[in-house]
Order: sequence, then C-alpha cells, then structure tokens
Amino acid sequence: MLKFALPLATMLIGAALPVAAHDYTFGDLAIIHPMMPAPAANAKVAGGYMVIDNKGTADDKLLSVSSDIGVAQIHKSAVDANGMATMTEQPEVAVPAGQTVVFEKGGLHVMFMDIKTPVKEGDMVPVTLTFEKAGPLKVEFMVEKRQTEMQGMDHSQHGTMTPKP
Ligand SMILES: [Cu+2]
Repeated sequence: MLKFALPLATMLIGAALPVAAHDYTFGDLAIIHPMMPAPAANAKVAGGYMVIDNKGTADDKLLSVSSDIGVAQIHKSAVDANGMATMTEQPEVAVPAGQTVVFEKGGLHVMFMDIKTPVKEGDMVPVTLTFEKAGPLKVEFMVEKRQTEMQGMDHSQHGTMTPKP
C-alpha cells in the first residue's frame, strides 16, 4: 500500500502548490506572496507583484531586484495628466517603519525583461531583493495563471524597451 500511497501524496502536494500563498520573513521585513502572472508563450516580459511589510521601527529602502531568468527592474505605473499610461523605472522604493508597500497591477511592480529562461504556471522563480538595511534577501516569485488581456496591455509597451545600464 505504501508503495502507491507515497506517489499519490506527492502528486497532491504538487498540485496544491501553485495556488498556495507563500511569504518570507527576514527580521522585521516580510515579503508576502511574491508572484508573477505567467507570461504568454515566448513573451520576453512579465510583471511581478508582492507586498513588503516593515514591522520594525527603522525605515528601509528596496534598492534593486535581480533574477537569473533575465533583466529585473523596479517600475511604477501611473496615468499622467493627459490620461496616458506611463511606466518609469524607480531607483529605489521607500519601505518606512511600520508600513506596508504594495506592488500591484497599475502601480509599483517588478519588471522582468529579456526573459531568457522560459517560465510557466507553477514555476518558482528565484529573485534577490536588495534592501539598504536588510541587505540582499532571496525569495521565489510564484508563477500563476496568466491574467486577462488587461494584464497583457499593462506591459505591452515593454516589448521594445531596452534596459538602461
Ligand atoms: Cu513595467
């Protein structure tokens, strides 16, 4: 019986992973549910989202993000006075003491570009988040089901974007 029960249990755990929330705690910082919607086949860009919770009494700053799958940058989406959607690279993101910073569609996000290693739903993508005080923290972005066309439009303009040095 055990011979058959073990693979079944493994399969069930494997199936449950992609929908499970996950988070990381490093001292006073919590990185909650870092994820990216699965990019379209052959797409070279993807957005990454998460919540950063600073439970401490000292301010910190997210200075950079990096990943082996390609180029990673911190971006912020906004709509300008003319109603045009814009995206700008952020040199840093303040994570003040006692506050929560949300990376979400239409706002702050991690931008993965020039993706060289294909990613698909269910993958866990290692990403290093480097903070001014907390230092480099390693997390994994969970690749989730691809979102609607709105999500694709959100990042379509990145197709021709070249990363700055
Ligand atoms: Cu972006």
